[in-house]
Amino acid sequence: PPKKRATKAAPSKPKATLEPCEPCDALPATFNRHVRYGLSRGEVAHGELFQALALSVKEQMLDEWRETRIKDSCYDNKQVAYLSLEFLMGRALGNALLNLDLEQDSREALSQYSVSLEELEEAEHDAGLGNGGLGRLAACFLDSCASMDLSVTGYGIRYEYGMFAQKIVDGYQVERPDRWLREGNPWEVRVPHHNVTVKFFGHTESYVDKQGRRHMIWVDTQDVLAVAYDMPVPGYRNGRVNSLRLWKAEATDDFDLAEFNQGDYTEAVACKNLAEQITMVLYPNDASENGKELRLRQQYFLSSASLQAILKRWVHHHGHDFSEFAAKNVIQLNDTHPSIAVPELMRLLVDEYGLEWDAAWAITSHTMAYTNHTLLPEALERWPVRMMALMLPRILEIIYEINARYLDLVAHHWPGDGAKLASMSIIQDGPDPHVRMAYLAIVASFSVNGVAALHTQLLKSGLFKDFYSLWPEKFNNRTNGVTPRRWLAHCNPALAKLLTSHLGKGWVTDLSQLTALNALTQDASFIQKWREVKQANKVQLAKMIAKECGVEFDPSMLFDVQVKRIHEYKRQLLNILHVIHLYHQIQQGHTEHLVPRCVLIGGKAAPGYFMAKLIIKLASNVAHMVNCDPVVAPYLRFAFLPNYNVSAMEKICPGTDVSEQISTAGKEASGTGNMKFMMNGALTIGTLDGANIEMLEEVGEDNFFLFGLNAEQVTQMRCDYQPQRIIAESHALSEVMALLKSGHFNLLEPGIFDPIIASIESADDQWMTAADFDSYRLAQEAVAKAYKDPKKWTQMSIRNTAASGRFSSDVTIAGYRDDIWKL
Ligand code: HBZ
Repeated sequence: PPKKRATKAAPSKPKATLEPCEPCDALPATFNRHVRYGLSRGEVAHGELFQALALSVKEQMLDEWRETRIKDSCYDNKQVAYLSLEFLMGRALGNALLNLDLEQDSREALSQYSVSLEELEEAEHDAGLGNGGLGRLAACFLDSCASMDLSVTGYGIRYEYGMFAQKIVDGYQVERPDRWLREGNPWEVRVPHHNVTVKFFGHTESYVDKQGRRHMIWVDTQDVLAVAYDMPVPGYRNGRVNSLRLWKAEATDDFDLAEFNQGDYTEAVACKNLAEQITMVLYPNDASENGKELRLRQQYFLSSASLQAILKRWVHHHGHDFSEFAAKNVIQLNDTHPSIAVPELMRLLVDEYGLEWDAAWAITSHTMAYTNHTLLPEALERWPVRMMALMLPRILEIIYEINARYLDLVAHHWPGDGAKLASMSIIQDGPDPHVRMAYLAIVASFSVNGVAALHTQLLKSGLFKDFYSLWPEKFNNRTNGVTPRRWLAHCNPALAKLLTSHLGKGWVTDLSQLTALNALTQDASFIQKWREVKQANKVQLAKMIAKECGVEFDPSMLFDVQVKRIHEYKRQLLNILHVIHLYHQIQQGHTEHLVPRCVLIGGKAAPGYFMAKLIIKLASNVAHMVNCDPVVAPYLRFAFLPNYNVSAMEKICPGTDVSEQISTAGKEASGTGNMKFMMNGALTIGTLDGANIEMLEEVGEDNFFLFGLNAEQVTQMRCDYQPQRIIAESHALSEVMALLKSGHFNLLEPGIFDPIIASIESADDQWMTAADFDSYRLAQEAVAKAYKDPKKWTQMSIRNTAASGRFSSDVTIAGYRDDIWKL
């Protein structure tokens, strides 16, 4: 048996003081010091100046960062830990300068160098530690929490390689490693005194203590060191600086003692690599589980390290008295990825801190809250029992125990219903049993939320129906939002200035104030200014597209944009079919009603997702044919933007006229790009899916281009879907399919698009592209017609921004704060 720990009495309040230290130098002075002493060469490159400026800005935050930490621990505030395998932070400099109000100081500091602030911002590498919406949502939430003065810490992984860089070669996606840390990360602070060790493999043994109680211990483990790196998260001009803690895996010092002693140096070093592999790379799948063992290791590594840190801090302040723990802590699980935290918290409380099972369960189940981000069954995580038995033997035992107790409850609720027990069990039985992570998360959480009204409704009536009938009170909706600091104030300075000049500054932290814009929609001079801002942003966007794609976008044309991960359910294919339709119309000479349009598609495909990669190839080939035809050029341009990421979106959304949100209804949980476009005055063409529905509610049907089947109709039609008939009955779609089949877009590569053609024509097409084509085409005609009237179009644009207040992540976070976290 392990030595019993002495139970420490709760120490008195921490001694740290809030007294300020010497004030830090002003930014220009700090910057000069960093330039002078921090740079190796005489000639200073942008990258080095960026490092110097970022280090200086970080220094400006250090005092407030420290004060925030002290304040949060002194006042014994309730703490939220936001656990996520992804934080898609993007660049930090521009955001920090905005939130800390240091832009003028920075310009002053840079005045003696022949470089602009904008150029330095471009030198920062995106922190691409996420795939898409889920990771970016976590980043927006951190900004809102800090700006709303909430004590919330993000816990994630410090991936050595973030989301891959995408190149397009001969029209195909090629992945390149994202070495974002190569020049160092000026924002992070390594905090080795917070390091913890995480156990893997080994086996469990039981022993009986002097009181006759049986305990389990996990022994012969292979331990990995979790090294803490903290990143500052400054609130908007409010003195709070929260933390994002990212864990890096390193070998423990004694990991290879035996091998070293035997002189087997290389074996020992190989072992070190194994440990460090854990945090090497972000898995680039955004909508399907991949079942890789390393991914489970990442999940457990993050969960265990974060919980150990949280518990250590608790014990530091309260000793081993956990009676108030659940009242003072919330752990928000960003999807099921960190849901292994459920059995890990049980293990820590029971095995390491000696609590009884029931007491530990009461704490765990009052601390955990789970957010679901998907309705796609293929994305629901399940881990093979045999994998867990080897890697996390003690964790698996705990999962079985949780399941046994929970199934008693199910049996009580549905007496004699064996099928119900099997279908609701956390363990999916069979020859190769699996752990259903979503069920584990629901069982252990006091709150389960979806991310848009429709999504939550569908969770309750579909995927988690039985759980909803067991625990209706757990389920709630929190419609997503995006931070207006990054997605309006920072990325669209011209519009921000116009807003502030008419409404004052309050909108930055209270976006509902934008409704006041509705009073200005008849003001001719305001309309004119609005149009000028959009036009200037389009010029900037066109420059970027010329540079990145080699395609000339004419800012007098309609800018029609779809940027997001490439997935069949998001239906980039529908968009491409429409481009082919326009192209065909132009070639046939039917140009009289056409409104000149530039179409942009961008996004990454998961490297193993064949169809998504083929859709990129189709977009590239169609773009080539469209752009090389001088007859087409006055009416249509089409580009595929490589390497879409957070920084690209910052330039794209201010310059967009029409935002494409065209997923098959019932498939997109929420969407958040849709909100960024709306905030920046783009109009949406979209289906009744995810948060589009709520956006439509806010802005009204007159200011939104709605098309397609709704979720119920999609389900209905799936029973008897006949795409071939739909194609035959649509003149426009028949023409498009005929052109596609003729090989016009792949003359030198015969047959390559056959899988796409087959999928559109298949009765099994889950995404029902053909079903919505005509409705989409008509909605696009309505877009064109509206664009012909610049005044009306601009008024619609203003109304969209005016109605976007509800989609500030501040509103979303207020909901989490009041209804889930109870801060
Ligand atoms: O989360 C997205 C949803 O598709 C989108 O509708 C929603 O707005 C957003 C925020 O709630 N989901 C993802 O982005 N999911 C992932 O990126 C993902 C990553 C790893 C996985 C599975 C999904 O293993």
